Amino acid sequence: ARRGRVPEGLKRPPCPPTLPFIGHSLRLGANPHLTLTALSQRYGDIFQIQIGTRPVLVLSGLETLRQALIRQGDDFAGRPNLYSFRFISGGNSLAFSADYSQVWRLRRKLAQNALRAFSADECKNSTHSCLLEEHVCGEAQQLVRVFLQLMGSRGAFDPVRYIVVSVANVICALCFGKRYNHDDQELLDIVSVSDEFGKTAASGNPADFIPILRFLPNYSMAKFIDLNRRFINFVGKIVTEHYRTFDKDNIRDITDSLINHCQDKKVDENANIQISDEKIVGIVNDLFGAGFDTVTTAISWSVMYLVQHPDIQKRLHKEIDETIGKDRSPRISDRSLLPYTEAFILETFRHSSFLPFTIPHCTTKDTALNGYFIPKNTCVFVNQWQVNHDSTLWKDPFVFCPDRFLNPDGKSINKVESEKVQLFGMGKRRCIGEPIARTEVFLFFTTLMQQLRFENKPGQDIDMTPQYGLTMKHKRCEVQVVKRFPAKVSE
Ligand code: HEM
Ligand code: HJJ
Repeated sequence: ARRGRVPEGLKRPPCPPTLPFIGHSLRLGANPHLTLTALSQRYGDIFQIQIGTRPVLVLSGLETLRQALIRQGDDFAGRPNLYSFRFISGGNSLAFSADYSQVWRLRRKLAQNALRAFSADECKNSTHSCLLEEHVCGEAQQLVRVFLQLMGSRGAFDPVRYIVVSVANVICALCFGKRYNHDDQELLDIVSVSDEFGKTAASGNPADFIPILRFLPNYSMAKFIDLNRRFINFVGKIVTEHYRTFDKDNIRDITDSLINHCQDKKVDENANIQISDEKIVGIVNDLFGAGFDTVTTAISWSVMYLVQHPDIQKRLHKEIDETIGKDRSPRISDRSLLPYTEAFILETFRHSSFLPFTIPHCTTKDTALNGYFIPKNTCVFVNQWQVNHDSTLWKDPFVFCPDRFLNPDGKSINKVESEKVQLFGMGKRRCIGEPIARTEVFLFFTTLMQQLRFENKPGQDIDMTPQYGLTMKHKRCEVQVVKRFPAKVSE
């Protein structure tokens, strides 16, 4: 793996001592984000490890990430051809497939346009500023009612079980124009795959780096293959129904708009790029998958921090009461008026770092980074967790403290501080759902907070240790909610 010449003036990246054959994969351990952060303290922002048969470049440090992903963006914008990624969307995933060509570029553009059209569009016959606000506010109000019913019937409940349905309903509305009830078994079966998905698709999965593991019985990989098949079936059924009822004069949702693009791509300016209908409509797999799992994880972490920090919850309630009051629903335009709420969400992102590594990258050509030679086709792990806990960037990085993001006047967010938080990646491969995700988290969170106080179940010890994966989750637990205001007459 270390063959080939290094051009003059360049060095090879430092490489911690390797074990034969297995490489570092045993030493990566149960928490690769912690292991690789510790190695970065010793070997620097750029070092190389050997996982199984494959060299992997590990990047840390905010400035190094900016150099690689933004200033040298093209060089680092590929995806490695990893074994597990072949099963995601049948190998046609926008996010995970090794394709980095004009086809990927066009698909990414189509996905971005479709997301924008069906979230930012004004809504007809409604008091909401856009479709996304309408969907999120509706689902969030419904979630408040479900939580209160659960308190009445059980006294405590696992919030994630219900948050995931509400969040999935928002992306289902945008992608498919439909919603599900909180006890719909078909939806529950699909959204329950995310833990298993995240374990296998995470950076450093041994089966991606040690080829013989593919030929040994591998329970986890078998489950991964099966869940991707179920996922494709679930989305495929909805897509087929859309084709059957398609009407180009009435584009109902993102799926319709992608189908529509297939039909008129012959007259498109990009008609010189050959791209199959399957690859266009298949984009909804990624949008749906990313749309429910990440935002659910973000909101469930925010609830955990509330329960752990009653003093912080009090301040959040005070800010919402003084700014919005109790007689109207929170809306998108309130965001700039609620700096402490914004700071709390940023601190949730930073402290949990629930997306510890971006999806793995891959170099698209021979390149150099900070004086180190990096050959084409090198797999690259981008350590966001390290940036968010770097003691040269943050005072007391392990303390949960929203105040770190407020300007001294306490009335606005410090932009420089907020831009240090790494969770959505940077550059050519950065998340295309970021604006939607931030809006969703804000609206869900403020709607819940306006009406409810969250508390731990008496006597329960909450385990906040993140479980390693593509998205890291906390252990499931039960919480209680208390209604903050008496019921309105209209209820
Ligand atoms: C990619 C984070 C929500 C769609 C990514 C990446 C990260 C990320 C870290 C990979 C960046 C890289 O490889 O360098 C998040 C977080 C979210 C979120 C933290 C929520 C808090 C969403 C939503 C959608 C979405 C709501 C769509 C509705 C995508 C897509 C990609 C992506 C399609 C692949 C981009 C590509 O490979 O070109 N996201 N995401 N994400 N995200 Fe998100
Ligand atoms: C999924 C969770 C899935 C796909 C894709 C096809 C687009 C970095 C993260 C998200 C952004 C990248 C994207 C992820 C889409 C998931 C995700 C799940 C099935 C999928 C986390 O990810 O439970 O199932 O099929």
